[in-house]
Amino acid sequence: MLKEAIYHRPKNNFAYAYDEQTIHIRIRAKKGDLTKVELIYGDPYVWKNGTWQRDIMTMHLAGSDGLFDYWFAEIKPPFRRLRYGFKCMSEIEETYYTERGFQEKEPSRIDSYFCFPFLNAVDVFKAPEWVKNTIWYQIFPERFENGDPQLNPLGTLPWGGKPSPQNYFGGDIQGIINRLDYLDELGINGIYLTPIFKAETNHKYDTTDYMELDPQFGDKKSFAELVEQCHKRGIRVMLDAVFNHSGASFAPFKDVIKNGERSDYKDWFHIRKFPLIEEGQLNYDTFAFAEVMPKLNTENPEVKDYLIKVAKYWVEEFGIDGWRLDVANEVDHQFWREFRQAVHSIKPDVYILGEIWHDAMPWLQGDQFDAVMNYRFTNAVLDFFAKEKTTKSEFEQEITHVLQSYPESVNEVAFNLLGSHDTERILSIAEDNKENLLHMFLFQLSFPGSPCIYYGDEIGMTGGNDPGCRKCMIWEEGRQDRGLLKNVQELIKLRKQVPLFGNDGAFQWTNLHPDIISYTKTSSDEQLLIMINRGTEPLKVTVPNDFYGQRDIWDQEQLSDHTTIEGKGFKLLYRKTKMVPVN
Ligand code: ARE
Repeated sequence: MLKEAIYHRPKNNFAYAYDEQTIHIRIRAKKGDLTKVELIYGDPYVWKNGTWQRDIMTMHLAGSDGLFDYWFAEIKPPFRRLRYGFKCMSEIEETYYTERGFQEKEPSRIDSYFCFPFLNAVDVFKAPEWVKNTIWYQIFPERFENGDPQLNPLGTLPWGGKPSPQNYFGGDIQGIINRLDYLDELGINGIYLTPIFKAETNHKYDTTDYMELDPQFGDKKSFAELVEQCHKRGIRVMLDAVFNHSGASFAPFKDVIKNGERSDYKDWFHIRKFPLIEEGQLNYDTFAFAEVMPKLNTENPEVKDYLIKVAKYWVEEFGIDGWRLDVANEVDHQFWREFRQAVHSIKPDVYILGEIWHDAMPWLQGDQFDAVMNYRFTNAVLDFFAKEKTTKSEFEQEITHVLQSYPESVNEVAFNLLGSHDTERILSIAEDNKENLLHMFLFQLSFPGSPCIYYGDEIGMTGGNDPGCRKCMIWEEGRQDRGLLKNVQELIKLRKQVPLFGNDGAFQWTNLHPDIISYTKTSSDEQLLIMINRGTEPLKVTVPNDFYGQRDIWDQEQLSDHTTIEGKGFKLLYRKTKMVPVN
């Protein structure tokens, strides 16, 4: 047994409150090393004749990544308190693992054990329920649809030209309103708009005024109408909050430029010394090295009050449903804690989504964000399906690694995107392979979480990195891939109609064929089996007994004991696991 590989630590992804009654416990061990793990657990205050009373539960192997196995158990401690340890067994050895380390004999002293002191309801990670059933659509407003040419900024180019960091095509809020039927038909039920507040650039990440809509996009009336129309159709609306930095034309920064050291706003930013620029060097902090994006000092109570007022205003006045937080990991944690409380005091089920590309456990403990933009998921999916550079087992391991690094409650609302305004278009990454593209949508839309489609990916738009990925949406049907669109529509429909497709079932890899990706989603009375053939050759698979005679819910083919999955094909099999009583 490789003891050095065994790891557990309470109050993170290894031991967390799943809900107000339930605690999840995980332990990590070297892959393939342990044959059985038992959880020894009990309430710390239950004693009999001077002996602490404990129970035993067998843990199950929930998944493996490249190096480790993850064992799992779920407990509902009646008094919401827990002390616990592990009995780890390999083929030749067994050992007890507790907070004190490894011991040959089961420790008798309670203070040796791991401690989950109390499950306080207020500390439980709770994301809004609606997010689990939301399929997002990300819109870059300047490039979605020009609905009101009167608002076009000077020099606006004809729709469909080559995007550059500076040019304009006149997309606006009215354009989005005009296209709500399209979004409805696609089936999405949440839109995420990149920034819409007054700013200098086409992307609007350099805010001039957080309380105004950019006049190029419309006015507050048009925005109110957008939200109202979306809500009527059951579509939620999420806006982008750029609170890490402002734009250079934000009034407080302009004041600093004008009055230097004497400015009342000099502590609103991170200024090292004056003058602000010396021999081409910036003497203040910015986003990356963007001179026009001065970093805001969110520790300053005045700045904090101002930004929190902004966050509350758009929720209170317009009823928005979510905030996506730009460069969220460079802003202090305390700011986000206060932000969450303030926003939730107005509307308790606002979805708070941080833009973090990396492991984000410290922000996902219940006191800050509900989710992060899950680029770790994105990268695993792209490497396997689009670039075809990882093997089946590498892909499975990477996905498992991401899942195991967060609590299940976090995974159920993870913002799972395939691409965004910051990344090359997925079809371009897939070198125009539409079959691989469809596999990506299938995987994304059948995976736990809250999936997001980047505008235009559903009709097969291409484009390189920023600014190439920000082309004008193609509206002429003859230039859209209508076949792909129909398939994406069907997948969205399945996600909405078959609860197992979404967050209802437990996700588990299965291994039916060495070259076929297969996974099940299982609930108490239903099961879904998905098989995907990434290769170009047809492959024969033995269908598990339980699925004989069932129909494929994608192409309605009836299954026998063997099925052939065509090159680049897939199968979606569904079955009821319990007989429904007839009365
Ligand atoms: C502009 C040009 C670019 C040029 C860049 C250089 O368009 O071609 O490369 O300047 O300075 C906004 C605009 C961009 C603009 C940028 C700066 O949308 O067009 O780029 O402002 O003016 C990291 C951050 C992450 C950030 C990405 C871009 O962690 O927060 O970089 N994303 C947000 C938004 C952007 C936005 C900004 C931040 C600024 O989503 O759209 O840019 O408000 C790895 C790293 C990540 C890194 C990621 C991407 O995975 O680990 O940390 O993200 O790559 O680079």
